[in-house]
Amino acid sequence: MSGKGAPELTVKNCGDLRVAVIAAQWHVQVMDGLVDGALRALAELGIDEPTVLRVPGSFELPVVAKVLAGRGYDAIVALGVIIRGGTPHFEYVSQGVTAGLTQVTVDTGVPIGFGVLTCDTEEQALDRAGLPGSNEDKGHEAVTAAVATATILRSVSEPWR
Ligand code: DLZ
Repeated sequence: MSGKGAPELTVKNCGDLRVAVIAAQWHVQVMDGLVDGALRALAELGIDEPTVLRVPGSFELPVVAKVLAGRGYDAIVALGVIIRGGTPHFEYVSQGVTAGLTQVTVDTGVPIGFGVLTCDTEEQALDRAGLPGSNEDKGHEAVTAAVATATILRSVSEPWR
C-alpha cells in the first residue's frame, strides 16, 4: 500500500469535538513521532484538550477504544507500530488489532483513525512517523481522517429541515 493518492482533507467547525488518542508504547522513537503528529493535527484543528492514553502494546488498543467509544467521545485515534520479526506473532497482533478496531468503529458508530503501522522494518516505520526526514506523517493523517468522519456523521445526524 502506498501513501500516494492520499486526499488533502479540509475539516471545519470541529473545535468542540471530544477526541481521544490511544497510543501503544512499543518502538519508542516511531511512537514519539506518531503521537507528536497526532497532537499537532489536533492543535491545527482547534481541538485543544484531547484525552491521551498510553497502552502497553498495539494489541491493547481495541479494548480501550471500545470503552472510550461508550463514554461519549466523538472520535478516537489509535496509534501503534508493529514490526515484523522472525515468528508469526506479527500476523496475529496485526490482524487482532485491525479486526478489533474495525469491529469497534462499526459496532459503535464512533470513527476511529487508524494510525497503526505494520512494517517489515523499523526504517519503514520511521519513514511514516512524521519525524524530521520522514516522507509520511501517519499520526497527523489518522487524526484528520477521524475528525473529518466525525464531522460528516454530525452533519447527517441533525434533523432534516
Ligand atoms: C509482544 C509484542 C511484539 C512481539 N511486538 C509488538 C510490536 O511490534 N508492536 C506492538 O505494539 N506490540 C508488540 N507486542 C506487544 C503486544 O501488542 C501486547 O502488548 C502483548 O502481547 C501483551 O498483550
